[in-house]
Amino acid sequence: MAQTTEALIVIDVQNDFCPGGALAVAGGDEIIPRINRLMQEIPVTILTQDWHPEEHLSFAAMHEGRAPFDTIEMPYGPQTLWPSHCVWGTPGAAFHPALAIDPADLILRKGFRAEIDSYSAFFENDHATATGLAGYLRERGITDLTFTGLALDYCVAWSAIDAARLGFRVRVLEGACRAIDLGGSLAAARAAMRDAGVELEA
Ligand code: VGL
Ligand code: ZN
Repeated sequence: MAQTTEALIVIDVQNDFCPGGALAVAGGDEIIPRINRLMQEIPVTILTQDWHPEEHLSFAAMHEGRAPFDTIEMPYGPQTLWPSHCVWGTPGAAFHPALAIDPADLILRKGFRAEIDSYSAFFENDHATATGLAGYLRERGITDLTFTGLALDYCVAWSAIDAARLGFRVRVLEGACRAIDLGGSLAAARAAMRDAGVELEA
């Protein structure tokens, strides 16, 4: 069978990141029709799902005297504290109902360990604990990745940068993403993606 070398990676298009959700990204749901069309054009689709236990340490509620969007120091480095979101088994953790999920070959969950966050689809936030996605892609002979989803300046950017460092050819379709943009995070993420060799397309 002909080997495909291209995959679409759709990051965290879940209810909690869409309008009305616990960590809503402005316009998060607007990108879904384009993502669904891309699934018809790119032979392999992989979805990621932010998937946290209720007592995840990235949640501000777990830290007395802290508020969402504060930054604290964790053993693996600085960590932004978030409103509780994408708690496994809750409606907020489910994929947005408009997202096509049937075409996906793989659904990768991340952030399921209470003591460490995982923005990237490849490594947890210690930049060392692998999720297994690189091995999956390499075993299938996939070399070229197109990233879409939420949020552009966190999970999409961290995933795309790791992918480029791992040697994949990487493009991010910015029009099929939306950003949180916290304290200049969008500009910083775009610069870091460019430095890593990620192609930014509309
Ligand atoms: C995300 C913050 C916390 C994301 C996930 O998907 O970008 N951001 N958890
Ligand atoms: Zn999260």
